Amino acid sequence: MSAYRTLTAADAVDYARRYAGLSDAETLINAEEVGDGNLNLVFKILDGQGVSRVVVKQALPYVRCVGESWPLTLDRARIEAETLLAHGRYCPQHTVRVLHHNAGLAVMIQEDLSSMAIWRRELAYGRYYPQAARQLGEYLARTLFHTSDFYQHPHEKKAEVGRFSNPEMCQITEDLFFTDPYGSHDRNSYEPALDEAVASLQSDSDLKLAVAALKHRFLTKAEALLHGDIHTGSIFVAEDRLKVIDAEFGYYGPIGFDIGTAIGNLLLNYCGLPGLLGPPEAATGREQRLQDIGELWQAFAGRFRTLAAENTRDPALAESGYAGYFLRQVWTDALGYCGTELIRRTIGLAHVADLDTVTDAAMRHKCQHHALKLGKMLIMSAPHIDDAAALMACIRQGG
Ligand code: SR1
Ligand code: MG
Repeated sequence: MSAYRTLTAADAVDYARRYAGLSDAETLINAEEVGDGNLNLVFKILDGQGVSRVVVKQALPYVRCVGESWPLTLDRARIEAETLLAHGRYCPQHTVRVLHHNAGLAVMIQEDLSSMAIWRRELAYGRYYPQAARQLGEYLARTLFHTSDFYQHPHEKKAEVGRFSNPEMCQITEDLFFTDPYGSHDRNSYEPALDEAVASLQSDSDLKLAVAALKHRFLTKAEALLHGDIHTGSIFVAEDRLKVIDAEFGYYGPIGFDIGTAIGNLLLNYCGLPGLLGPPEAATGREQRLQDIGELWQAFAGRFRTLAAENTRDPALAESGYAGYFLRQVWTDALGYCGTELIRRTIGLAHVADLDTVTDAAMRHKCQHHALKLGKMLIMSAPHIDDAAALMACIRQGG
């Protein structure tokens, strides 16, 4: 295992030449650092024609968006590569391909996806990808079913829970989703226009009780190997393709967390659209988002049911009707986690462009208030929203 050092652009080119497995590796001559996320260095490795051929991603020993004052485990790079490899085994069509990884250097080489676009950016421009939600549902069903107790041998599953133990990254989620927004914390970030709404959330003991239950399930419910941070900035789309990247938050957790995070990011776009586009385009985009959410859930639940009917290995879990019962619990969890994503992306440390890039201040605050109201409604009403149609009805009524 190599000793850790931070790669320069020249190092990244050299590294890709050696380890990407390209037959014309000597044509790689340049690197462009394009990391715009919160955590890592990301280099596109270019050939002499300026074409990006592979991506070299390296974990920094601290949180990039905060600085060296917040040290962070390098083991996340191993977890990321191994999560993507596990997910790629069960859903290669929607998982970024890992070409090489080295735990000592905390580095990974992955396929280049420059011909695709980040879904969050496309959604902000009102560009619709009618296949994307169904493809994401398919990815979630295949990866989560095959890493769950429905499919894995109980010994293998328990060993995998250990291999994917990811305490420092989980703590980020535990703090940023479930703790910081519900009390006064330095990492929270919001404009004074939200003061009253935030004070109301933070003094709502019923809400905090429901969030405590969601956090407890996140801490204890090792149902499947989650992506752990499946937001629209971690998803590349093209007309007929979708690929998921960035799995450094991977761990064995509640399936509803991945589903809820994904739906939550579609709803963040729903809340931001009136501030991002003109009225007719925003109305169209909102209808498309609701359709996306319905299709995501139908694709996920439909595929999960089929896999459960055909491939469940545990004799008790194969009992007729059990998969349906389980999916009902996943749905309820997902709505709650979706609510926490809406709230933490509005007032916590890590925001989203869907809300923050709304330039008109009054409109931005309106969109942010909407996200908070919808988030709270979802957390509180999750057990009473029976299905996707009932969810749409609640959202249309204004959350
Ligand atoms: C300190 S990391 C902040 C956020 O960025 C990541 O993408 C995760 O969503 C995390 O919560
Ligand atoms: Mg990420």
